Amino acid sequence: VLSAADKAAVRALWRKLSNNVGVYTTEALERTFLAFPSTKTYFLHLDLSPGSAQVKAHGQKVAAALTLAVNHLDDLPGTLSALSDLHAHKLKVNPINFKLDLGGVDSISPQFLCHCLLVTLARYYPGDFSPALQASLDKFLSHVILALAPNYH
Ligand code: HNI
Repeated sequence: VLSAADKAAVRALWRKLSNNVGVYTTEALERTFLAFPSTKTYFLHLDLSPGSAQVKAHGQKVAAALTLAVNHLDDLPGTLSALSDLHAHKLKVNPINFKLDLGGVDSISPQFLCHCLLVTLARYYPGDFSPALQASLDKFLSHVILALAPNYH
């Protein structure tokens, strides 16, 4: 469960990121595709080369979803249910990709995406990135993943 302090920390960071959330999600996607190439299999129809406009456009969509989540921290499942359905039924993303378990080396994103987002934000906001902030952000992203995890029923 996100504590009041977690929520305050995430909201404060998001205020600081302002209109640049998409810049960081795009860098996080680029890092994910480079560091964890297995994640590319779902995106082969996109141009995944560095600086790709398509990756940037996708980064903007992910950023918008995360910002929506930050604005609805008290109801992440309800807020993200349509997006979860999209991943399950239209995109047919294997739920294994939304596993919270970090145990398997061959499990793929979005734990990887979350990891790469943390790395990216730590790089641009080193002064803000205390262990406590990392923990709060990590918790927030884990809850987003839980809410997004495709529900096949
Ligand atoms: Ni995901 C499309 C958000 C994880 C595969 N994804 C989207 C869109 C958003 C989004 C927003 C755009 C929806 C639309 O067009 O209406 N995805 C997120 C978020 C996470 C996530 C916030 C996790 C933090 N997506 C994943 C994972 C996979 C994934 C783990 C597969 C491994 N997503 C896709 C694919 C698309 C997609 C594939 C369609 C891309 C395209 O444009 O063709």
